Amino acid sequence: MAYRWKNDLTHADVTPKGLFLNRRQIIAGLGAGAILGATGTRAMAQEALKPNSYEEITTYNNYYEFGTGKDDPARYADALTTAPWSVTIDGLVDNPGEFSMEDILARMTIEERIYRFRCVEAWSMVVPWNGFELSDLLNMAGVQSSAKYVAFETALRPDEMPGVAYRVLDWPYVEGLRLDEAMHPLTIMATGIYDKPIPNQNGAPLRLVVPWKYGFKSIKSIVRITLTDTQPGTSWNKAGPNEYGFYSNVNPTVDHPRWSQATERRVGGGLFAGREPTLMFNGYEEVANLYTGMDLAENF
Ligand SMILES: Nc1nc2c(c(=O)[nH]1)N[C@H]1C(S)=C(S)[C@@H](COP(=O)(O)O)O[C@H]1N2
Ligand SMILES: [Mo]
Repeated sequence: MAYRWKNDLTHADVTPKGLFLNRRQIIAGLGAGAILGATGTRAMAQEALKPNSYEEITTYNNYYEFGTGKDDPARYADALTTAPWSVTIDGLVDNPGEFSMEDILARMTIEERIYRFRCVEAWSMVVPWNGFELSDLLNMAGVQSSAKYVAFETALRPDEMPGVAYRVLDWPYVEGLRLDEAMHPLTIMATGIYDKPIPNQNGAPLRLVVPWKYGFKSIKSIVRITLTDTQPGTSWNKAGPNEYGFYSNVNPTVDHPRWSQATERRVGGGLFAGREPTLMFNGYEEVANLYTGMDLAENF
């Protein structure tokens, strides 16, 4: 399987030495204005990328199938049976089928990546994910040239998921990406956190991570991936079309109708930690060319 692991931060980037160098670069070379330039933004982004603790990442969650409270998933998601597990890949692919988790894991290269995670409610975390590139999985299935979008679906298990008794969303949870977004090397399927198997509350055994988009795009406990030529529906867009668009790119200049998206609060930042400015595309500037010529206020 082609292996393209590039361009993101490792633990080495967030060691005290790395922080010291970044601070020194800012102090030595750059005035307040220049800090908003590429180098300063990068340095500040790295400085802010100290991973959250395992405890923070696994106890403050959104997984409405287990309730709408941030602590509900950690309390109730243990009920989800995650083995055996299989993922159906169908639609516009050469090799459609049901792939077992064992088969998928045997064919993918699992690595660690530290990504900034930004939620639409204006909080953020930094998570050391383990996983593989979504493109490797899609290439295994053989994407046909007519495919333009990828649709994802979460398991729907009323017996194991107390939250689906409430119609807060139209179950099963579904999400979608444009094919080029799905094939981008930053887009991963996560199977672990901090080198441990991903806990149920974070989307075991397989969840999407798209670091330049708001957290709700990262659909959990995926059972179906469908290649299509039409834009798929997404759970939050169906629930509130004026509040949640298909693209859901992190964008400090486009507010949610009920709150600003210009700043964020780091989970675990402490009582006196201030809000931080939110970066366009969550700081992952290399994806900007996917949206050249698009009005991102229109396509929010
Ligand atoms: N199936 C499913 N996936 C989901 C959700 C959900 O309710 N159900 N919530 C989304 C939202 S709103 C967010 S912010 C992230 C939270 O991921 P985390 O709990 O790992 O931080 O999961 C996303 N994926
Ligand atoms: Mo969210």
